[in-house]
Amino acid sequence: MFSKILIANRGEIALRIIRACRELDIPSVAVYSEADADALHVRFADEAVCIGPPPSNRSYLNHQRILAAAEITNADAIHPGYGFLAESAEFAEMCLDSGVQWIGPAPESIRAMGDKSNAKAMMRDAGVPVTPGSDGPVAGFDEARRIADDVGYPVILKASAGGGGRGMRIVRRAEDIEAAYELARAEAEAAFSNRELYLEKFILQPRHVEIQVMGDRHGNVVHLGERDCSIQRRHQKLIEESPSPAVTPELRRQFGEAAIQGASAVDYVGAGTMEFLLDSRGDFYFMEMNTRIQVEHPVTEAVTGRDLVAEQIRVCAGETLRWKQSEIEFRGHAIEFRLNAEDHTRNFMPAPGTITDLNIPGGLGVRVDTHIYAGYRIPPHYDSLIAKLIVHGEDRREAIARGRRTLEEFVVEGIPTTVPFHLQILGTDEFQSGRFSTSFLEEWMARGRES
Ligand code: MV4
Repeated sequence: MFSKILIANRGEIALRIIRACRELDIPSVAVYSEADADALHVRFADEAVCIGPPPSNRSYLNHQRILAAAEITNADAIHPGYGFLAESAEFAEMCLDSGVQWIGPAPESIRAMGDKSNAKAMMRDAGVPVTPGSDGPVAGFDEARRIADDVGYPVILKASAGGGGRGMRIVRRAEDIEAAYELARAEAEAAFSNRELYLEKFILQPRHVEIQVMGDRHGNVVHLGERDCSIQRRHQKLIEESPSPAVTPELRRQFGEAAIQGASAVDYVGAGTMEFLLDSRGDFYFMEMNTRIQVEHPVTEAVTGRDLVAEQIRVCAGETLRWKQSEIEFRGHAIEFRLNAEDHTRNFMPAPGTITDLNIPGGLGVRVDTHIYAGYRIPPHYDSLIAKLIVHGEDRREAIARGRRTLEEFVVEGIPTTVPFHLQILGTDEFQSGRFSTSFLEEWMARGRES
């Protein structure tokens, strides 16, 4: 096992990893920017090293500073959390080259999945269902038009180097494809310095269903069921739940089999997520693979009762996966609400500031992962996630009731938060019935948020 883990992150996920380290009896090292001197991850880690000024590119994204911090503290592994350097194959490689283990998959796996067109081709070859479209990148506009005519409109052009909703363009009619193709190429070049595009049939009103996987270095891979992440706004997830209201036991079996086949095909090690689109007919298609622990991992922890971060650390240290697929059971229903320091009445504008008063809810089936405290000043330099509220109940109705109760108990004074917005979503017929797609939130907001 590792003798000391450096956490190359901040906020609630840094605390989450410190907690796993404590329970594994592994000393932890926090790194922090000058804006985070008062942060809880700095206080709760065994050691802390300041790595630079507030802007991320000079601190949490600074490869050299983080590796130097690992060297001076004798850390033998780095956990990247999510965001920042979590999916940087280059940084993972630099760690390994300097003798520091990487708590994540091999750099080659990160790189292979980071190229979305390549990821899709590898998954198709592994027998995972993929959306009809180009087999790999489109060679030019003529090929794009031919494939679009073949699969039928609407289609979607995606940047190979994109992902998470960046670098996409929907094309609804044949007469628009030439202009869309040129624009998408230019945008991809500007955003990613990579003009490569691939093309897919556009799936109307899909649900976003993702499967959690865990692999070890000995060829074992298990899945831990699905999360439904369809409640999104501008590709930012707001609510995630497990199980998905749309997934039957038979569909779960198919999803699980596909996810294990896909992860095995890339020799996946550690915690990963296979993202799928699920259409209204019950057909599903691979979208992307995330090669990191995700924000929403606690909903899977709630329904499986298993510690994903501890297991991720163990398997990345070379231990054999402790979990057998046949032993993984799912109990009840969990929902996560992401609470952001944002003013939802002003187009979700980030609203950092000082938290003057705070009440964190509790009780049966309630988990709150947060780095905030009364008196904490939220720095303006990073993302606006301030807390994750995870509720667990025997069934979906109970989880929703518990969600409402705990959101009402959650008091954050001094800054606006998305708590009232979550309560409005919980009040809608669509959310309560479980009948919603990735379009729901934006359509409901455009309608003026009727319940
Ligand atoms: C799609 C799609 C429909 N058809 N691909 C958005 C994020 C990125 N991972 C891919 N995305 C989509 N790809 C095809 N072929 C619709 C989306 C999409 C979406 C997906 C999941 C959650 C929210 C979304 C919101 C808009 C579009």
